[in-house]
Amino acid sequence: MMKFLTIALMTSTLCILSSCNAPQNHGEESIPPNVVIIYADDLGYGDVSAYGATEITTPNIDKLARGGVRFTNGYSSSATCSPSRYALLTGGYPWRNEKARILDGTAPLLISTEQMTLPKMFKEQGYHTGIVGKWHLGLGDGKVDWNANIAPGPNEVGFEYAYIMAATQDRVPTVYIENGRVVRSDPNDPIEVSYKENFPGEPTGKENPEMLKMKWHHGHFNTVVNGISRIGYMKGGAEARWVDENMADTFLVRAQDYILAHKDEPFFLYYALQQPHVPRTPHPRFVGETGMGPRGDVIVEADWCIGELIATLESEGLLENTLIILSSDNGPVLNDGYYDDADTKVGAHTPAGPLRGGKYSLFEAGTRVPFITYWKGQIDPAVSDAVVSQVDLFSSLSSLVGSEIRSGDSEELLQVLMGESNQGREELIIEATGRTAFRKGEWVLIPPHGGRPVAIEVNIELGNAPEYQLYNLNEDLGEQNNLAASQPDKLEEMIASYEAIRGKTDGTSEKLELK
Ligand code: NG6
Ligand code: CA
Repeated sequence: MMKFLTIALMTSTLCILSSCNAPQNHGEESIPPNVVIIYADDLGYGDVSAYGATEITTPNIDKLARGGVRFTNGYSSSATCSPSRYALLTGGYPWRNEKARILDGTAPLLISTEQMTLPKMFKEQGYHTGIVGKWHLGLGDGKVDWNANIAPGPNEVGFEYAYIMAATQDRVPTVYIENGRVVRSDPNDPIEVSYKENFPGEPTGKENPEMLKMKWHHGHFNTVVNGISRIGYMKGGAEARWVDENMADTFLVRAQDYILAHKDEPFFLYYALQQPHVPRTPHPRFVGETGMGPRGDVIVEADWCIGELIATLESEGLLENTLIILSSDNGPVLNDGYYDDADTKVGAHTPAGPLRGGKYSLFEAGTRVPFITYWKGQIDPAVSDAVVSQVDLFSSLSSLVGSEIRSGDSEELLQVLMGESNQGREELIIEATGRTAFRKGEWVLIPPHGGRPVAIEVNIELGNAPEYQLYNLNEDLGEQNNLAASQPDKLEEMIASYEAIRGKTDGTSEKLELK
């Protein structure tokens, strides 16, 4: 590490002198390092074998975990997607931005084009920057013409290359967008998208169940694409519509192509996998791999994709010069709106591992996720129980590449990520559908929140209760014993620390929009 930092400092000086125009030589002493963030969607703490899964095997994720630092207290910033991604890319807590909620496919861009972002920071340090996969941070200014240049979007907040889906796999528009243009768009078959009303004559999951190969359970009864009904309405773009079963391969090939195209310069690649979010649509070659139905099969598919991506880095001689970070945007859910056997075939598998709750929850499983750093030859294998959050990647990676830029909520924890220190965060605010909770040391405080204790549609405990909850994670990882009444001093101390960051909260209710 010391060796690397010295080199990094020399490089930034060199960069200033030469404007960093010269291509980098990725030899043994090659510098600066590439950074690849592999970001799964709804992958739970217990979903991978490196974190204790016994019914699913994820050899490629395990390889990263075994050869790098496997964090046992690694957190996403939120228990849902858009807010977590917002925090990852901006280094700011999502609860500071009221609009950082699960976004529709027509939502405007959540990140201001004026704002500093992770990719902008990399760009300033002479990196090429790319995103492949799920975006879900809004596009345009609220009235997008899907047949023209779609902006602002990832390209305007720092990514020089972007091959994305706009929102989620279950939301329209169901098309790929490459650098602001719908891939395979056709002026004679223009695309229109609405989240308010259907377009005359267009089939929906509600009215045309005979068209469906996967039935909806709750929500997801609007436009039918590829035999799956989605959230939202869409017309046109027949040639541009994705085939869900090919999505994993499509994104993988784009990510590999990106690496090949930029292997001779430092690059930052954000590879945002769509699995295992709904609708779960494994390519036929993975169907039946786990006996758990599509959810298990797409986890194995995602693991394979990760293996292929690593193989590309390896065959290009880049592995020794690339920091790989793997994590998930939020915790797991089984039934998230389709009948896909996720709950009926889960068997002995525990997607949340030993944790309580899941996606949407303030309990640990909402935000405590797989979190691995891997860098061949630079990071020694270790298991770390330091508390780290994805919001910290901004300042930590900035430090890695010799940038002075920091963001207020984002702690510089580079040494922790490198496995050289165990001094992680002392305090962390976690967020779930607008509600917040607080971790400090081994303690968790969940303030009173209105709303249902359990979201029955998804069968997940949300963490809502009319009174304070206080748990000691060292003794009670599964958050079963509320110590708020028996530990009044600790409770008071936790409330004071929480309110010092968050301000007074008033029993916020969740707005789950699950219907
Ligand atoms: C919810 C969807 C859910 C999923 C989630 C976003 C319904 C009923 N449920 O509103 O299926 O799409 O939004 O997931 O529509 S996330 O991982 O992108 O946050
Ligand atoms: Ca997600």
